[in-house]
Amino acid sequence: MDKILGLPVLASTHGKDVDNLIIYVHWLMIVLFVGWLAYFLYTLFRFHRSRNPKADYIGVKGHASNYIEGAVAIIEGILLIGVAVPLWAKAADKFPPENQSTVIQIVGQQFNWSARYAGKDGIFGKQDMRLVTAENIFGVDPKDEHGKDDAQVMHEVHVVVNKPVICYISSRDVIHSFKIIAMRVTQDAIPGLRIPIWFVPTKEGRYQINCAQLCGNSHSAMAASTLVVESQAEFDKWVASKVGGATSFE
Ligand SMILES: [Cu+2]
Repeated sequence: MDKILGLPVLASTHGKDVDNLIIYVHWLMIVLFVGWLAYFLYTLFRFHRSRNPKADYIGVKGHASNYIEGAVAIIEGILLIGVAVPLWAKAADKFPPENQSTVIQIVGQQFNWSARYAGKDGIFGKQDMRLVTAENIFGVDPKDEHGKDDAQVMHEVHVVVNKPVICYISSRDVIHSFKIIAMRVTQDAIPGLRIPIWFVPTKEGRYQINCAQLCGNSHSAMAASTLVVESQAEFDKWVASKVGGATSFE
């Protein structure tokens, strides 16, 4: 079924459950589509004018349609309560501990994504909304010692393979939406809010980051950002090379 639906590359642990839900819903829709179409064709034949010269005002007496409706409702209930809700509880709540994860702050702006890492000490430098400027989109306090080893980048977000990733998503201007299809994650980026998401990348490689909210005339340019999944050693080297970096306004 994955093949028939043409589902995109999958590279996260919870993604299989997302795909399964999509597949189950499609199976149900196929059954309903074929069933309704067959019923439609049957009625054209069964109730043709030549067989029913006079209209019947009593209608159906059997209960087959009630049973079928009930069965469809039960299947939908199972999909919602048995599959969708537990998946949401697992994927959107139950965060992994931060000290065992790659923690990243992400800020969207017209029209790119920036990311900030805490560096070697694992502590982000002090930040304040009042310090935010065109050059300092994370509002970093330059005097705080913890910030000295922080790394800041634009267009490229690096993470470690098979290690949980926690992203705090925010926006500098309008509502964007941080979406990585291969990881099966999407989260709106809203000015003034810092919303966490998490996932576990399972395959090394480069994956596209998209913006899933129409955010302006160059909205599509936000798809130029990349998620790089790599080994811990490569990741450490990369972060070290970006320490002290600050994004400049383009
Ligand atoms: Cu956007």
